[in-house]
Amino acid sequence: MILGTLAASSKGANIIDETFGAGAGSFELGSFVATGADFMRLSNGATTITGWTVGGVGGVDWLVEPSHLAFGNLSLDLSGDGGDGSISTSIPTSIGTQYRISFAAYGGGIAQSGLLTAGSLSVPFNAPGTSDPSAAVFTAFDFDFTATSLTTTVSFQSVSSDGFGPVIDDVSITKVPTVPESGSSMLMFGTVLVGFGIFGKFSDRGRRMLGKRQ
Ligand SMILES: [Ca+2]
Repeated sequence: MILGTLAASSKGANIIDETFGAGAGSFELGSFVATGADFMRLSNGATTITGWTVGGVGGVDWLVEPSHLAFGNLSLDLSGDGGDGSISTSIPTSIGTQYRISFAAYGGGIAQSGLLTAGSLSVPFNAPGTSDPSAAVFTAFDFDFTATSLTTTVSFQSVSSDGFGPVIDDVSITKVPTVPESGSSMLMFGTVLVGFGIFGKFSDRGRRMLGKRQ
């Protein structure tokens, strides 16, 4: 129990939630009104989801499907009306500080490719699918970037899709804990923190697999 408490505090606060409200990073906030079976289609420019702006020719689908959630009640399909879509948020950052973007992604019946950009970071991610597309299995991703401006825009876009996915959920952006560079006792303390961080990461994945959180 003590380890769990330390792991949670070492991960840090989700800056998306701090900026836009608790749950914003997981697409939980905003006025959801279903436009189809278990989804709300949002077109380019929509700001219906609190903290996020929709882009791309196809827009996105805001999902309320119980079988396609990593956390909470809503998730996001980056492919809306047939074409690739995107969604982005802008958060306050400190120049030179390192941040970690964590999220969960799922491809549906087959793997789907996405692209994550944040400041100077531009990295593809491959969201695995499952043989049973109704039974979502989310994969956890972590990517780090160093901020180069006082505001950083973080964007997720669908790159290659069959019209569904990647589905993303549970997005968090946290400051990466700094490890002291000198002093044996401080270095040891830093190593212990990193160890707790790994423990916390596995805990998060475990919770995601169970569809629960803390
Ligand atoms: Ca969610």
